[in-house]
Amino acid sequence: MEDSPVSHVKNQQGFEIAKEAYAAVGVDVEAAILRADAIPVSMHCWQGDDVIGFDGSDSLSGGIQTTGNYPGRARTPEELRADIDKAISLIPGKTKLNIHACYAEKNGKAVDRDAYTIAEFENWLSWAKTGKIGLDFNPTYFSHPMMDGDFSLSSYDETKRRFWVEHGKRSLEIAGAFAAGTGQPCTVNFWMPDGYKDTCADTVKHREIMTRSLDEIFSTPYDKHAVLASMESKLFGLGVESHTVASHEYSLGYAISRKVLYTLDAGHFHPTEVISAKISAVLQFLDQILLHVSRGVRWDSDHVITLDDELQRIMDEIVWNNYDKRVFIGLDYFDASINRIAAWAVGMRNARKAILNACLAPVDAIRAAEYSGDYTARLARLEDRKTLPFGLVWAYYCETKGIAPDGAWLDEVKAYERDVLGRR
Ligand code: RNT
Ligand code: ZN
Repeated sequence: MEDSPVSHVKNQQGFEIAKEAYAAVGVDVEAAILRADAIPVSMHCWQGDDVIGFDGSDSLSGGIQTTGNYPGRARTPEELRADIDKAISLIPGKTKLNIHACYAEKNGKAVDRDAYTIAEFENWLSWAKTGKIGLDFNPTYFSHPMMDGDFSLSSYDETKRRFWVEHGKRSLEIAGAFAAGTGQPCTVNFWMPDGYKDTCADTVKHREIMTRSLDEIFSTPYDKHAVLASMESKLFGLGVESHTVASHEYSLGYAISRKVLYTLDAGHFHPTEVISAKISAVLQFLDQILLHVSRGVRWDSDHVITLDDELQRIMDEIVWNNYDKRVFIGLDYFDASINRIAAWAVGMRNARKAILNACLAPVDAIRAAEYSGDYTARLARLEDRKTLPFGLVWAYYCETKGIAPDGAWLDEVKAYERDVLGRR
């Protein structure tokens, strides 16, 4: 409304209509926007270059796979940071960046993953400080000659096992430097592909070795408030279908007994299982957890997350249960068949939409129906919630944050593709 007397905001009129509709169901839209805006979402750096990194590998292994060959993949740290900057300019709210150890910048030095220090990540840290952005970290237990097939921390080869134990320790140290430098806690996600392609005869030995290795890593002194180590479970990997050392029960058990976090990846369970149903269950026994929000299509395919029922349920669980500080939200997908910056923007904007929509839900009324045993009203209110004018609030939120609204952001990506990606 250019001629609106109340504001210069284009979406002001729509916002006023939405505010009224939400007020009618007892929801304060302004408070919802403030809350949603402050919930951090960690954007994974690895969507920008198909999980390749800069420390020597030119292909991906370890049971995960990126498919597609869309032009414009970031080939250098500078290109990747430029692409990340572009993506972040299209995403409202508090964003963090999630970095894998394979994104080390060795600057010609002969240093390997068992000896990385903050020196190999200085450029990432100063980038984060400039943008006042928090960082998260991951040891990289894949795509490396010291992998023992698909085994790392649970390898029978003592030299290789020790290499990976050292890598874990270095990762906690680097995360400590990230936390100190940014003034924000840094999660460290431990995912190891360890396992067998075919039926194995001994399911115990590797698990015992894995436990010993992890215990060695976490015996290193680190600040447990600033560095939040987490164990990610998995059902199976590509070429690692029959036995997974760090399975769900293993990783959850380890996390609970050792008081580290547990990572729920949306693609790491049987296709009919959903992680939204697991959040409040595991939080009965853990203080904090980490999420890898992803979208598996028939398997752990890591498709770009869409604004689907499960994404909404995940965010509803976090917001409705006041888990804002207990659940760390990270995204984990990699699609090389479409513009990679659009892949980030779509997924991150969807995560933020679902968070905002969760904050806007008339949860008190819905729960009141449930507590009084009126399941008819519960169902009716849950369904009515779906047609509240959420889009008007989202458009207003984007505009007030200086972020391109739906319908406009893609033009910015297309221009960047023409001017930058197209020249690579
Ligand atoms: C693999 C895990 C893991 C990786 C990233 C790159 O199945 O989900 O989190 O996707 O670490
Ligand atoms: Zn994951």
